[in-house]
Amino acid sequence: MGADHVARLTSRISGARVAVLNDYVTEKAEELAAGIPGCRAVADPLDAIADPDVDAVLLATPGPTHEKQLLACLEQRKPVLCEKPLTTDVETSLEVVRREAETGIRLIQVGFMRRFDDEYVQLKSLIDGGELGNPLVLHCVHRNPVVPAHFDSAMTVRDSLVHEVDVTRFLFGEEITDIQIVTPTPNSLAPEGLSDPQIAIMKTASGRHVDVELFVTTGVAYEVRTELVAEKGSAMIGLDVGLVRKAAPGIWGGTSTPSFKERFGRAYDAEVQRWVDAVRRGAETGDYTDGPGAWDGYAASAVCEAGVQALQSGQPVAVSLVDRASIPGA
Ligand code: ISE
Repeated sequence: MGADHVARLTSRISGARVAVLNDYVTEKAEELAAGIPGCRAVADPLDAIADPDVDAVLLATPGPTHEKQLLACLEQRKPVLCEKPLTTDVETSLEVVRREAETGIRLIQVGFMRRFDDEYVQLKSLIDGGELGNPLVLHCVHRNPVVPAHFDSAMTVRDSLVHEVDVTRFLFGEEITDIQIVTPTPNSLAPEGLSDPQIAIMKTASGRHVDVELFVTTGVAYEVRTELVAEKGSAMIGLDVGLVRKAAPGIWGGTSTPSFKERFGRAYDAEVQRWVDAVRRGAETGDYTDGPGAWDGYAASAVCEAGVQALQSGQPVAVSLVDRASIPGA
């Protein structure tokens, strides 16, 4: 993902350049840096963050490293776009929210890129426009053709479901209060120890229902669909209908999407461009973000933590969130 963002920043994004690169495999960062004018590799991530040539940080490191690196960005007062998750547990996510609030500046944006996807934006304005009446239910499908070897059942919640959690909060504009995870007959082709598929059932503060089919070893394609059911109609996005071809003899169809990098490529571009623009305005506005912030990352962590408990117990689990008003500036 880091290399993907570097390619984006060096070729499609205006107003920013890649000055310093860090990777836990230093040679990889050196190799990439060698192809970018004026860029160098720095071996230690905290040194990279503190480097005087760095005005802002794009973090695409593994989740468990985020807390330390985010706190370093806050200490240095450097804006940061952090790939999800904000951190991998709810306590550290809350600590990050508190520490950012203490700075009095919005410095952290979380990489929930779906909020920048045209189809999600259209669905959001359809809901907000009121044409469909009160939204009642969301049915979501989240399928990956394949996941890395280290992927386990809890990662389905923290890595994949987390996007549906954010989409629910984004579309409905309210918090999720309860979550249950059902594990049907497992895919015999899934790696040992990975419970796949999983069905997540969530309830929001006003009582709306969300269900999500998570199936991350389909072997087929990347498929993310969302259907909204409201009082005066329904709407669906993610049908993956690009070019549809007909040809003899008896051929009909299009091409499927291999991964989230293609499906959300334009959303990532929009997200990073808007973040760069916000960072450049930040000194005047006191807000170096344009998108989901640390609170959104914390709220998603809280739902996922409850989700992992629900996965283990098979029972519904209540989500516990601190009162936002108790953290001035959050
Ligand atoms: C991956 O880490 C992502 O963030 C993708 O957006 C998600 O769809 C996939 O399931 C995750 O593994």
